[in-house]
Amino acid sequence: LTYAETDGPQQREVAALVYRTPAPYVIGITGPPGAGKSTLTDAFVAHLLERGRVAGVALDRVAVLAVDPSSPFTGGAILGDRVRMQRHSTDERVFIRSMATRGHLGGLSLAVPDAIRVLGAVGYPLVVVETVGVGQMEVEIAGAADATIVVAIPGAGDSMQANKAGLLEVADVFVVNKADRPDASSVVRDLEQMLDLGLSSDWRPSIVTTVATTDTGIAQLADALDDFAIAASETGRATTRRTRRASVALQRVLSVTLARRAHAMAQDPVFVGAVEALLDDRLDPYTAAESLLQ
Ligand SMILES: Nc1nc2c(ncn2[C@@H]2O[C@H](COP(=O)(O)OP(=O)(O)OP(=O)(O)O)[C@@H](O)[C@H]2O)c(=O)[nH]1
Ligand SMILES: [Mg+2]
Repeated sequence: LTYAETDGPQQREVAALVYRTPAPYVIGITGPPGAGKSTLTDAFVAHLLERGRVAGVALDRVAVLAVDPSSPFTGGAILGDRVRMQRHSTDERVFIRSMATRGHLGGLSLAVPDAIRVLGAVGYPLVVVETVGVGQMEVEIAGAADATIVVAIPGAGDSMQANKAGLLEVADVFVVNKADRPDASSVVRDLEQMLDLGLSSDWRPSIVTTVATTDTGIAQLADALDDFAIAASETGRATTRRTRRASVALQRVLSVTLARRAHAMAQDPVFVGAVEALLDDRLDPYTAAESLLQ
């Protein structure tokens, strides 16, 4: 995992190995800061290990990737998540890893998919990815999962906030957590209304209310994921999504590779010659770039 996170020759070697074994099933959990994502993950993972199966995937172990885009230090993030996922600190069936943004040229967009494949290759049939839904990148990471859970909580404007970040579009299942708070039912109502207005889709996300701190609603969440997985495979959505994910992953690596190459070209005599031609008004940058690429 460290190699996968750190740009260099080892990262390439690891990738060459892990992308040749089948990908694990990935469940993304995202939502606003403090929504209870880690607490929910903790309770959910405990339940899944008892249940032994979710979304058609048999499991005897689970890996959790906690993606922390705000933390510059992986150590701090690990500490925070360890505290909230205490239940599993001694459970050998659960592997928890925090990832911070740093250290990888392509950032999280490259590191997370690679890390998921590493976990799959070493035998985790299921990877749960927790991201804070604060930016485009985090939403994208969550949206690249086989199933994406969007966590909302009671409190003025929360569903609107989620909407702004583009979280609602990626939801396969909604969780309204902290349902022990008084206005949880109005959040459910808001979500139902929004789904009513939504575009016709082959899947209407279900809404599950939970109290993660007391394991309430966790079994229903697992059931909702089963239902989603069945619908996704029947409609071909599961395959479409995996195809799109592979395509996006390749696009990203291409972009990073080309950008890196472009950067290195600055010393190339052909590049220097092109700059001179631009200075002398003999060439346009598009034609120059095209011939440099060739
Ligand atoms: N009342 C109540 N509190 C909850 C519930 N679920 C989580 N919490 C509390 O909410 C706080 C935040 O929980 P976390 O699990 O750390 O939330 P998070 O979404 O992972 O937070 P970040 O990763 O920092 O964005 C903690 O104090 C939890 O104990 C719930 O269902 N009800
Ligand atoms: Mg968390």
